This record gives sequence, C-alpha cells and structure tokens, in this order.
Amino acid sequence: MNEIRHNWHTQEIMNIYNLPLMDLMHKAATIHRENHDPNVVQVSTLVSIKTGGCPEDCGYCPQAARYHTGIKGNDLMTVSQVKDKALQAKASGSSRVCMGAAWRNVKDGPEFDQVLEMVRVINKQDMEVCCTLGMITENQAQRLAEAGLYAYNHNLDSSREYYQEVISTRGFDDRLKTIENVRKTNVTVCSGGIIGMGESIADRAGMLVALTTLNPQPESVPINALVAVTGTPMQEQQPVEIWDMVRMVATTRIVMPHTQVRLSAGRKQMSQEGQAMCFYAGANSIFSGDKLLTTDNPAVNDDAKMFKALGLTSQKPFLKNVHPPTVEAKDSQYQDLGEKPKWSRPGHSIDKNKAAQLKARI
Ligand code: SAM
Ligand code: DTB
Ligand code: SF4
Repeated sequence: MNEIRHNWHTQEIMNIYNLPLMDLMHKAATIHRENHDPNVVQVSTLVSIKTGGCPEDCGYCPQAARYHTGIKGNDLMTVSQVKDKALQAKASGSSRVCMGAAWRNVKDGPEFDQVLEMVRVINKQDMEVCCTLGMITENQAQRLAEAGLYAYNHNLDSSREYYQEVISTRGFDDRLKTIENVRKTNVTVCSGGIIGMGESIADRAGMLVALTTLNPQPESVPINALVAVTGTPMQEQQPVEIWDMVRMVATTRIVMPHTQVRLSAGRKQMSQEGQAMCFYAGANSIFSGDKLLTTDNPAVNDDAKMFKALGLTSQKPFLKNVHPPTVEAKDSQYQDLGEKPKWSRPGHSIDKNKAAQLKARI
C-alpha cells in the first residue's frame, strides 16, 4: 500500500507527467499492481435522465441551452424508464448506473423526489447507483444517501485557474463545497475533469493537485478527453493525442494510488491498443453503453471483444464499499427543506463562450 499524499505541488506533478513515457508507464503500472487487481475493470452505464436545456455556459458542453448543438432535450425520465435502462445495463455486465441531469443544481420538489425514487429502484436491483445532478446541499446529499446512493459525480473539470476560461456561470468553490457536502454522508465521491480544452500541462497538474488535496481523495476520478461538439465554444479543439491521455491516466494513478481511475469521454476516438495502454498505466474503470450522455461511446459488443482480447473482467458490484441500505420515502428522517440555495455566479466574460452564444442566435 502506498502512502497517500495530500500536499502535492503542481511542479512535482508536472515532473511526473513529463517523464519519458516508458518510465512513466512503468512507475504507474507498478503502483497500480500494488493497489489493485490489474485485470479487473469497473464498468458503469450512463443514463441521461434529463437531457439538454441547461442554463449554464460550460464551454465544453453540448447540453448548454445557449449553444446550438442540435441536442434533442427531454423532460425528466420516469422511474420505470430508468429501471428498464438499469436492467439492460446489468444484463450487459455493468455494476453501476450513473444518472446524469443537465441541471445547474438540485432543487427540492417533485423532480428531486422522482430522482430519489430512481435511486431506490436501482439500488434494489443490486447495482451501485451514482448520480450527477450539479451542485447539492448537505440535506440533499443526506437524502440521496438515505435513498441508497453509492457515488456522486461532480467534476472539478480543470485547474482553478483554467476553470475561469471555461465557465462563467458557476464557481470552482461551489464545486468543492458540493464535494464537501457529499463527504458528510457515506456516499463515495467521483470527481475528475477533462483534458483537451486548450489547457496547459500545468493546468492538468493543477487539477490533480486540487483532487489530491481532498481528504479523503475521491474514490473515483474520471479522466475525460474533450468530445468537441459542433456549436460549442470548443468545437475547433483538436482531438486529444493518445500520449496525452496515457500520461494523464498514469499521473493520476501515481498521485492517487487507491482511486479508481475512469477512462471516460473520448474512448470512441481511441483505438483499443490506445485504451490498453491506459489500462496498463492504471485506468481501471470505464463508461459502457453506445452513448455517454449525448455523444457516442464504443459499442457494447466492441468493448466486450476488447475485454476478451485483453483478458479483463468486470468488477462485481459492492466490492470496494458496502451495499448501502435503502430507506423508503415514507420512513425518511430528512425533510424536503424547500431549499433554493444561492450558488455563486461569477459572471466574468469568456470571449469564446460569448461568440458561440452569439452565433447560436443568428
Ligand atoms: N450538470 C451536471 C454538472 O455539470 O455537474 C452533471 C452533468 S455534466 C454533463 C457531467 C460532466 O460531463 C461534466 O462535468 C464534464 O466533466 C463532462 N462533460 C460534459 N461535456 C463533455 C464533453 N463534450 N467532453 C468531455 N466531457 C464532457
Ligand atoms: C464524467 O466525468 N463523464 C461523463 C459522466 N462523468 C457524467 C459524462 C461525459 C459526457 C460527454 C458528453 C456527452 O455525452 O454529452
Ligand atoms: Fe449544464 Fe452540466 Fe453541461 Fe454545465 S456540464 S452545461 S452544468 S449539463
């Protein structure tokens, strides 16, 4: 077992990231093998329970209403629709369902009650349940925990400095506050970010500093390669090179030895050989399913062939943490507080975001 450090500096992490690739991969693979079974990969299926129409200006996101990306939005899915998706995911070998909503933050009320019911229903299928719903208060985190949530995904997305170049409608400190709220419960934390948005290597290292500083460190860290969607401010970004992805995964593994490192968005653009290098360098989790939230992901059959070729097996549910009990709504100790929290709105100007918004109006 490796020592867990919460005091990494950006330069130290950059030095690791910039090691000769063979040295970097060897170091990461060694740490990986000391802490995990290198042939087991945790598989999650994403379900977009509320798609599109989001009020935020996140420059990478096809679901932001202000950019024209051609996404067909929909209302919140029903509990039975979500149950069907969960059963399909289980049949295809997933141990976790991650429900994503294009919300800035959770608002108490009937829609949140419906999400809590989805959590209960999936939990009862003996699957791990994850949600990514935007910012949440402590009471909302407690209510999700009580319903049987296993993990909450809330990404820092980039370094504190570069975050300001990407998003103006929500703040980095509110992301940290949400993670702190989740930490007050037994729900595990899934938090990572995106590479390929035009950030520097110092920003990539800065994001890892922010994640490693968290105590405990997140149980899961998704590393997304930007999917550059037409209509978003980042539509012109060049695809992330496989070497950058391998370096980022390996560096994440080295600075967070116990964490599950999740190879996330961008797998569709990667070869299976490239993904194999990422697994060797410490990635031990993926999102499976023909779609991520709105963009394409490798076909389930192709992933199955890749697992077979590489001798990988899917992780069983509740291997790392206990199966959380589910409390029914009528027995809940927590009330709907009718919270309408004022999360921050920095509101500075980001030229790229403004230009994409203007273009969408024409
Ligand atoms: N609305 C919630 C929020 O922002 O926290 C949850 C859903 S949001 C789509 C979840 C994460 O997906 C984002 O934080 C971002 O890291 C990732 N993401 C969104 N669009 C992406 C893209 N085009 N490429 C890569 N990752 C993306
Ligand atoms: C995460 O880090 N990546 C996933 C999940 N958490 C919610 C989402 C990726 C979304 C990619 C763009 C899309 O499909 O809309
Ligand atoms: Fe909305 Fe989340 Fe997309 Fe930002 S990342 S626009 S908050 S759905």
